[in-house]
Amino acid sequence: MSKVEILQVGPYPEWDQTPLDAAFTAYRYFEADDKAAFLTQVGPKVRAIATRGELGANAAMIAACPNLELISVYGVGYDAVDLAACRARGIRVTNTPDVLTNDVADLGVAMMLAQSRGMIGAEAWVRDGSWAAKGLYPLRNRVWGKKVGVLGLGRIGFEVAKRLAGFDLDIAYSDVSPKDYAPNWTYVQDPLALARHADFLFVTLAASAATRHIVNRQVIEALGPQGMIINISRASNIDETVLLDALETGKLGSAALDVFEGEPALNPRFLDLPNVLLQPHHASGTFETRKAMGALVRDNLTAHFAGRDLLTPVL
Ligand code: 8YV
Repeated sequence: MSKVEILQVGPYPEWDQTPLDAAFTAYRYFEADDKAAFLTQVGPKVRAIATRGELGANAAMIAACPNLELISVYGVGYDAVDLAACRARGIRVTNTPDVLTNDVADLGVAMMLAQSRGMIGAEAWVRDGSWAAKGLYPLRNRVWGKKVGVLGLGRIGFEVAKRLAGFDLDIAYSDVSPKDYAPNWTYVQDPLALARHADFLFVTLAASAATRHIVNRQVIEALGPQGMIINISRASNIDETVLLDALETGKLGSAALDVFEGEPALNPRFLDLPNVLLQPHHASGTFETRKAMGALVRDNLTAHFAGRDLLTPVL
């Protein structure tokens, strides 16, 4: 039986590529020099797209694939997939929730601790001889016992809050409604009120057109010169220009960021800032989680073409 033909938007590790190629004929969009010509050539043959969270599938790509049935996303976030185009044509969409939740929460908490305690600078202090030459590393602000606001108490936000409870942080959260699985945490509906309350603001909400720049100037400035923003969701949830201005002028104390507008080509203004921790969008980047994500991408493709229910549908 001939293999189902699919479009592969970005590279996967070898342990995913090998089984994907065994089960499907995968046309590698990311290797094409002339992407438009490549889409014109393979688009009509393609019945599914395998993509990654940050790459998604835009309207032009979807339009170039008239026989498309399914988009399988390697990532929990599917904001880069044009859902309206999918809805209009009855194209199904799957993502990889749950399998990455704990790793993303781990990295977010690690970023908060590393930035608060200046661990990156402290490492350099040891390596470059400053410890011996200049003495003790400059003091930093305490973490435990402070107030954290979790913006978006979904799966990842919940795991962040659960971890931070272990640091005796006072936990408040914003979401569209109070969550019955968070009885001991304070519900603050308005993100601005949450920011006024918090020392640390975790941005953990799924990105959509509705959440674009939900962290705006008022929210950023409400956190203030001692406040910190940690973003492990999507850059679009924060007004990045305002964030940069606030970090440069000291209106916001610091930030720890795993996601950027236009990544991996982030705004060079970030590189000059001493008060940010910059991470290369790798919150889900452990062997264990990435293997589980890859398997789920393939399992959804396989289920669809075998006529079975999708494992993790979003559409
Ligand atoms: C991945 C992500 O880094 O889950 C998401 O939404 O952005 C990440 O887990 C990405 O999709 C891997 O390419």
